[in-house]
Amino acid sequence: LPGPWTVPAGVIVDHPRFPYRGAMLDVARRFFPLAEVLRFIDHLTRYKINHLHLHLTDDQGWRIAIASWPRLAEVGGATAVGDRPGGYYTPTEYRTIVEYAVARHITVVPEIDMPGHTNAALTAYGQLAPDGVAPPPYTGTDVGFSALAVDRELTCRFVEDVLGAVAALTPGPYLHIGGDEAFTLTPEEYARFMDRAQDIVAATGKTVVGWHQLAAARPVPGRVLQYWGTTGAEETVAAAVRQGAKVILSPGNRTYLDMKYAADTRLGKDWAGLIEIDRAYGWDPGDYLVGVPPEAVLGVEAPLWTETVTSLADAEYLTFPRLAAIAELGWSPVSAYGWTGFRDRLVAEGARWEAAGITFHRSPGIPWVGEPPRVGSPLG
Ligand code: IFG
Repeated sequence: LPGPWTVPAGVIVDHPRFPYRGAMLDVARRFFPLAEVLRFIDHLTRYKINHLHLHLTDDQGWRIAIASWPRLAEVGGATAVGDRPGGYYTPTEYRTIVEYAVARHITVVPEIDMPGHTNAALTAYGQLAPDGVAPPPYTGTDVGFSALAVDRELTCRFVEDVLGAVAALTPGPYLHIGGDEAFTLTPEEYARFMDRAQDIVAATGKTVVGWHQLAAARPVPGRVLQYWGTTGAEETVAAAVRQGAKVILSPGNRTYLDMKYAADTRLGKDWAGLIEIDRAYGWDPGDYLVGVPPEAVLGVEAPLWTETVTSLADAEYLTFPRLAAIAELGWSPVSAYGWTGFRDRLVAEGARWEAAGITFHRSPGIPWVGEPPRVGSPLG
């Protein structure tokens, strides 16, 4: 259409229902080179997602260089799941990610998962392992088998040095310390360790975030629990909320982007069930967790775990269209929720993803541009 164009002016008054609308990228199981992270951030800006949670460390890889503990990146960063290449971000590269995000109104939330999911760190520094011996690198996809030596002074210094370094590189208010699946520890060991870790985060001036198991640690006011259960009821979280905690909702059976769309989806897992687009959309974050009122809900986040992901295209396929659903639930008032309206808007988004070269899953029943609608589909 040749110019000049005239566009009527207008004033739009809009504001989000929840302040926190996030996506998580697991760069530990599959390392994402810097350029791919920046492209992923571009995708988030399309839907006013304003937090990028980077899962920087796990059993299979350590992805952020820490100057005072150089083997974390050199050794811990050398592997990934399977035979995928390792990798890590230098402080300069991490700052590039943060600045690119900040310029797009996105806050980076770094996660150093502890005390579990730590095999990569232990391969680098055996003195952090409970038995003092560095385990071999792990490139499988099991969880829950690793833990730091929780009552050792060296471990405390490790946590202080790592969280201090990451906090210094992160302008956002949040520091995520993980806390999931520390199955080799007793509840007392876990609580003792996470009490200390919460204090170390507080000393950096950041607000602590943890997977909702962190509820077992001392109720630090203002802490944030990321709920990843599937039942909509978790008394420890409701109790923590009564003692001042806030909640980010990431129900495994609604927001986990690594869940298969359908049984025959090549990528992804199914431990939380199958999530087609209608299930990603069909819930209300403000009315989801028993005993957690809407005012205690910071917002929603869609985690993309990457055990089954080997490329950015795989990541995009699992992310779209479901991230658009989570973004709408996080932004719009309940009065604006509505499946048919969302479904029709999705058609236009599909055309934009096509034009932008973004890989996406063509959920059946959505009348995607260029496809005849499948009569009688479940989403019709
Ligand atoms: N649970 C583990 C993740 C990942 C995930 C895959 C959390 C908090 C299953 N922990 O989700 O490391 O393996 O769906």
